[in-house]
Amino acid sequence: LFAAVEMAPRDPILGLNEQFNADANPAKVNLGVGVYTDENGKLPLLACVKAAEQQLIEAARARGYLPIDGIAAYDKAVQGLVFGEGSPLLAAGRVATVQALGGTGGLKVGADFLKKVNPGAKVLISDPSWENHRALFTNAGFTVDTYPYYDAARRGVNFEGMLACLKGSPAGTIVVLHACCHNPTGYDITPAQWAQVVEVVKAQGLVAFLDMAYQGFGDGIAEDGAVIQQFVDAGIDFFVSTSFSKSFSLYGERVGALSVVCASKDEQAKVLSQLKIVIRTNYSNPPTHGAQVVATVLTTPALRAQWEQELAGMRNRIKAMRVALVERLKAAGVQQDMSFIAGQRGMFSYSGLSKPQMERLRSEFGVYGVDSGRICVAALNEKNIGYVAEAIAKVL
Ligand code: PLP
Ligand code: TYF
Repeated sequence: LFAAVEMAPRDPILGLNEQFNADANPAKVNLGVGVYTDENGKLPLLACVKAAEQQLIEAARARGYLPIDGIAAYDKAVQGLVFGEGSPLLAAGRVATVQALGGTGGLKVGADFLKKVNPGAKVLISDPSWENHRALFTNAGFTVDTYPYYDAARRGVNFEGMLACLKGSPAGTIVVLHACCHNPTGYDITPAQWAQVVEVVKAQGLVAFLDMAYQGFGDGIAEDGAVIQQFVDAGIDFFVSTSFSKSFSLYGERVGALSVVCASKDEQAKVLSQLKIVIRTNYSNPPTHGAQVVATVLTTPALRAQWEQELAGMRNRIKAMRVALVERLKAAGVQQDMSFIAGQRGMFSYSGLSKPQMERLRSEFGVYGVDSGRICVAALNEKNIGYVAEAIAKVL
């Protein structure tokens, strides 16, 4: 049965972890996978999460099946976060939200649903994008292509190219957009540029699918969510996937969601019923723990305030590391202007380093980044940043 099965390639990012774990270099630093570690290089367990878990343990609840679309209070809390508490859209019952297995699960449920309603459509992802976007939409049965995004010469976004590509795309084309903190480049478009994207999406009848994996890591929860409001204001139907992996440091709990904005309450009910079919035929219903933790934090005012503070702490620490890296690179003798690193957003930096340079960083220094030149700035700290800067200076 399996004689003809071929070895599949490793995930280029997750595969780096295996290589890193096997490396005997005591000075090794993992800047590969997108995971936030604190000033001591440790994966944090947020205090708000710990407090919520304590409450849940004390309540000692039995563990029945959840509804197919997940915990109702969780879905409602997600909607408040993504669309703003008191959004008229929510009051009108126009958003279908389902709990999902991380942001990836939200994308996949959305992709499978889209394949039913829009089977012939092409999917456009940014060039470059998160590695899994292409694979996920391809596996859902779509042809996946790219729109221009990164402009190496400009150290920024080729916005004219992006907009022209969208303008030239036929109605129904599904466009995957990073809501904030673009992975892998760290370059976001401005609110004014978003307004132009929304205009083209609307005029061309494109289907926007916003991937929101880093809400709160750019400028803040509301600030990063403002882009959603621009799509809402345009009065179009669109998709938003949410991930709490990073913002709650709950990577392994698989907590995420999919929200679909519909034209009416009636459409919302029909769409929700179809999302439930996708879920039921894949994994029946989602798990309890992670979403219960997130729902508890988001709906308990004191815990919510604590979360916002802890999230701000992560955001500000990353920003401080960006500034520090620019300084340390200069101090290590790097001649070229590296100040662009401080202007990038979210967990990642496209460093501009080539594949051979990234390979040298790994083999000679045990500094692990992605071959594309992407480094995870959120894994830098006072103890490793000097070593990383020296290593980068040497390969440059
Ligand atoms: N989308 C983007 C852009 C990401 O960077 C990630 C990172 O993991 C995800 C989705 C997936 O999130 P999750 O781990 O919650 O599935
Ligand atoms: O880009 C990253 O590093 C994170 C984590 O298949 C990740 O988004 C990477 C690859 C993957 C799943 C998650």
